[in-house]
Amino acid sequence: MGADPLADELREALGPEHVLVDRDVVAGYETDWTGRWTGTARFVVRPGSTSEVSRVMAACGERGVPVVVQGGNTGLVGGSVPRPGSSWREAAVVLSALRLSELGEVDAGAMQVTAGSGVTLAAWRGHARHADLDTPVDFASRDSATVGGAIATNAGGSRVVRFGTMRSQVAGIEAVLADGSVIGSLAGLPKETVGLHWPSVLAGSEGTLGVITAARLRLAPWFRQVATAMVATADIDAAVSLLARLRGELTCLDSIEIVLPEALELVAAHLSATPPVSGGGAYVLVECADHRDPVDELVAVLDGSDEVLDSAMSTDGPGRNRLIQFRDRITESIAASGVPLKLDVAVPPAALGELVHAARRTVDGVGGRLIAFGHLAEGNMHLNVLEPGNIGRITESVLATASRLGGTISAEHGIGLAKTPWLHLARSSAELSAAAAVRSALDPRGILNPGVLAPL
Ligand code: 2HG
Ligand code: ZN
Repeated sequence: MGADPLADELREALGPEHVLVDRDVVAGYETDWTGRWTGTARFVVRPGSTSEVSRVMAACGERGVPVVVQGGNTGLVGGSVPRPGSSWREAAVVLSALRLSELGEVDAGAMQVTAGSGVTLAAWRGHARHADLDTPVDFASRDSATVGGAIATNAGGSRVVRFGTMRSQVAGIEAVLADGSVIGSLAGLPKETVGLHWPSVLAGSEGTLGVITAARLRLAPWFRQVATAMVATADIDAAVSLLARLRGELTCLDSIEIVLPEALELVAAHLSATPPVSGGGAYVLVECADHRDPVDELVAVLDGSDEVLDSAMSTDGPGRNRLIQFRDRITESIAASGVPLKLDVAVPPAALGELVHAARRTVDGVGGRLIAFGHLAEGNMHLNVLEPGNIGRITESVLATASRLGGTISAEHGIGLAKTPWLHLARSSAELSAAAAVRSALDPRGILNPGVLAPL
């Protein structure tokens, strides 16, 4: 690599140690968590403040150099790594948000805290719990996934049934636009109607409209009494009818997840552990959390449900973790088995059976191993295919089926580079043109995450 005046300018602005050019070091930022998405970065910058982000964007904006924002690099759709196939001079600068890791003081009355976009979900949670509060969003990659990445993808996780997705947790936001200007507010006012609401504009924008630098985040009560149950049901339809019962009768429902038998077998083999329940066609992991002991309430509902073939319950930390690992560690067990095709889709819960049936037929037809699990209440299935026989055919068929069933092609992982060819299944051409107009108004040179969320 020859001299790079952009790198020189940013060394000057950020300090040489925060401009990474060593190819071995840069390589750690070039491939996503699945191993499926990989590209070449020009170099990596690690700004430590909003004003440093602003200087990075101004320098890149002036030269028209693309910028890919990256948090914990736990994305699954190629949304936060450089695009494949570009030479280093055309390649994107990776802007790592990990040094934007400041956490403000918890405001217990407002139930809010300000977090830098590089704060991990686990750190956000630890900080909230230190103040006797909790975070409303949680998912398995919590130790690496960042607040900024979760906002940018509008991530969901296991507590959406109770608190909604990440978008709902953002009371204020600060972001740097492509020209280096800073927008937003971290006041966190729950009521304000002054035109566009920047948290709503930026949530789900996948790094294409601006670089999120900090957010004012909502917190939740910390319900310390938790009951976790793993339930075997006959099939997906039985799980869905149990869902209706649980939602209707439980006041403290905190999460309700679904695991299909192949996924349970895979994770059990990976953990060398025997699942606590067996013989089902679909497994449901349900959690109730409250200030008071929720066990009686949960037991009463499960005992009165014909859908429950077998169940195991725990209320203490280690016992609950033993149950939860059969859901939380599926992604890890898939990664240990190969590079999967990941299809994160959602349909109305009543259509889940048909979705999975169709996906299974397609995968059986072209070859591959379907591992399905997800978030039952949102009808959100993570259809993972190991050794996929024909990636294009499987993707096309699953996404078209989800759309035909009244669902969506991405529920919580985003579109990234992976799903841009199928955007028409989820948005009309009028919507796509309107979104493109907003994007080019904020980023006229198209430097922010090119190729993500829209075909190049
Ligand atoms: C989860 O729910 C994550 O565990 C990852 O969204 C899903 O690996 C996946 O497909
Ligand atoms: Zn998920």
